[in-house]
Amino acid sequence: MTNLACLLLAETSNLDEHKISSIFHPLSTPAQNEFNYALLVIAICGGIFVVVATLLIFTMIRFRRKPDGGHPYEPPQVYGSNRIEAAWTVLPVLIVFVLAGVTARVVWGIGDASQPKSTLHVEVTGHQYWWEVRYPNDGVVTANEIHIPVSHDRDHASFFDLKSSDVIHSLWIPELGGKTDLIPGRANHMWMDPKEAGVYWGNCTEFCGAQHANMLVQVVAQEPADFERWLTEQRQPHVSDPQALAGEKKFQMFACGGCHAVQGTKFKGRLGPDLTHVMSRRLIGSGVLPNTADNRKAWISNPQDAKPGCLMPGMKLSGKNLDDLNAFMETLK
Ligand SMILES: [Cu+2]
Repeated sequence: MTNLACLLLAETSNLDEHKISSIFHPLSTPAQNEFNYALLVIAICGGIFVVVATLLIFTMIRFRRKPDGGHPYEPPQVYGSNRIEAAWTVLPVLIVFVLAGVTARVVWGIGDASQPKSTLHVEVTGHQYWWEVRYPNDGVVTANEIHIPVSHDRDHASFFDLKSSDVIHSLWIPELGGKTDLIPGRANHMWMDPKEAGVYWGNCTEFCGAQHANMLVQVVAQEPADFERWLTEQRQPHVSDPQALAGEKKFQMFACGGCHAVQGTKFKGRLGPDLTHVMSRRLIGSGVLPNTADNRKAWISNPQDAKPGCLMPGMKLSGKNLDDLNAFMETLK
């Protein structure tokens, strides 16, 4: 591994890992707005509940039947009071208007695709069962790990175009924002401005098939200088390593390049994750296994063991074939 790649991996492994995602610790503006909105709705609905429950309990006690079977007294019977009719019509209408107005403002704010100048543009495409991540202005393609800079406000935020290549998926990073659907044939939008560097875990939240629950995604929020360094590293095409030529040949022989791309080589497949810098990623199989030599070999040999129903076929490779392929993988830094 190059020193730079080592450094990058060390940097991301030092980052605070928010593995147990919580909507109660919003760390970006959209997530904060959603959180505030939820508190407002809970407060209004809680207020209504308290008023109705108090009146109900008061009425049940005050006007209950006495032990001797008699009523304490007949409450005043009110018919056709314009004031009371107006009050219980206007109040609920006002509450509904306030809730609808605030909902619209929050939803539009989160999905607002108008991008301030010089912010980061990321394309995220949902696949059964992994995430393709493209940085079209920087010529970078990766998978399952979305790197973005820490930014603090919308003017420096990262903007996402969300698409799908097959069925409907949904992206949710609880601490940073979501959930937003990725729908075939259209693009949805969301943006994030993480306040703190860290690794934020998310998942697909729209049932999309057998391995829906194993469609993990990580947002790696880095300080801008670290992010720029990551981007520079990811932009580099692969340079063939003479030590790993046997593996590179087998990558072709077993048709791996039909589904996976490695920039700088003839492998241009688009069905599976781009592997140009697979060694810089922390996990493989969209979050199911740590990226270690044993796990890579197990995955290449039969992905169906770790992720039954995933679309990568089990090649049932072993011995030298596996070692050679893994040696090639290890040059993809
Ligand atoms: Cu899904």
